[in-house]
Amino acid sequence: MLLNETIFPLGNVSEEVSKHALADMTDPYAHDPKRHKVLYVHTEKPFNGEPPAGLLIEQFYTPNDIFYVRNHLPVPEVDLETYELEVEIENIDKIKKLNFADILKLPKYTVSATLMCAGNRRSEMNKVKEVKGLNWGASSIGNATWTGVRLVDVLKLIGVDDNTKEYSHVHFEGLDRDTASNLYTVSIPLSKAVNKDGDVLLAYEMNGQPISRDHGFPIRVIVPGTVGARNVKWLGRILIAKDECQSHWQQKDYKGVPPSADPSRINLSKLASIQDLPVISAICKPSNEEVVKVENGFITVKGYAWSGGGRKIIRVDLTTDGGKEWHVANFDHQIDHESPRHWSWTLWTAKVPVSKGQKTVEVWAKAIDSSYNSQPDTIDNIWNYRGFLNNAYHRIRVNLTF
Ligand code: MTE
Ligand code: MO
Repeated sequence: MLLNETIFPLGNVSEEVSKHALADMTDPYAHDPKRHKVLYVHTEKPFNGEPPAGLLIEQFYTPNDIFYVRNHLPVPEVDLETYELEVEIENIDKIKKLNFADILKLPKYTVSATLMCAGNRRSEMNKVKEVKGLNWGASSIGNATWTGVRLVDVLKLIGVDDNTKEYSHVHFEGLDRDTASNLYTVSIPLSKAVNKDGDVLLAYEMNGQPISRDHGFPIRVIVPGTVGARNVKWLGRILIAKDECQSHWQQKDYKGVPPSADPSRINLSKLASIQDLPVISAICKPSNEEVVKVENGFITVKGYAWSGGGRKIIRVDLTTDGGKEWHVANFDHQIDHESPRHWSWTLWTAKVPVSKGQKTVEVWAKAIDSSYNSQPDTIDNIWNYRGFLNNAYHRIRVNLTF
């Protein structure tokens, strides 16, 4: 329910309280949850925040309260007692409605998967040339176990499976809405949804805890290997359709735009929506400009690497001399799943050499996935005005002490 739809009993409260309450009533964000103070806040309303990169990679499973939050709208207030998920097929009147208890009755399934925003590492692109979007560092990514029911099991209830040929897309509608009551809605290809190896989940737990309000309470979609934007939070409705979703979020946002596109002339609807994500890595420790102690001619660097589409990371390479010599990182944690169902990130550590007397050093990292995709070396040739998909080599400069 929208806050400004509520009738406030002015007569029952002191003037001071009512003024405060009135201010809150006009603020659709007044009922947003509290957030962990380590999150670096990009915008407060809607809330967008990410943890410090060094903290992010301390654990393989990102603690729920420091997991990046990317909200487009106020966090909806959902009551479990009245919650209902609608499942529908386009132009067919029969609507299947599932309440929370119905969903709990379906087989329970857990998937370990990394979620990443298409704008992760946008701030580096912004430094090359100004881009449009939240200025994310390298931490709009996190890894968690997600527990819930398989989308394939829910779709079976309405007779949709991998034999379904008349429809090609699954729309997911969130319960969060803007002031014009537009809901957050996007879609994924039906082929991903009905593929039992696609592991698409309607999750009600994150790292073994009920999903928090910021992350989509009570149910969110997890589309492993696919851009964060399709992992719809506060899921209210699923629609099987012939065409892609026509919402702003599907048609005008989350599109990979060409480097030289003119924002005023480009027809975004004609471009392919971002679905599977490309291979990426980041050095999280030390951070850029940090002072690092050299030990026996080496410094230690740590980070993450991940690829979309279920591709496993097979190697992470680092250089401290602009690419003359590359050093292979050790994996600290990688799940033993094979491609194309490898959904979680890989955490790595590398000891890389520096020369005696060197005051600063630039360290570059690149990852290689199971399709032997590697990262582009510079941002220059992938720059785009929306700052999406920055997966260029991650480069940091650190100051050395001996
Ligand atoms: N779902 C709804 N309903 N509303 C949203 O604003 N943001 C999307 C996606 N799902 C969003 C949403 C985007 S762009 C990302 S990157 C992820 O949720 C972020 O999920 P998180 O906040 O749990 O990290
Ligand atoms: Mo995102």
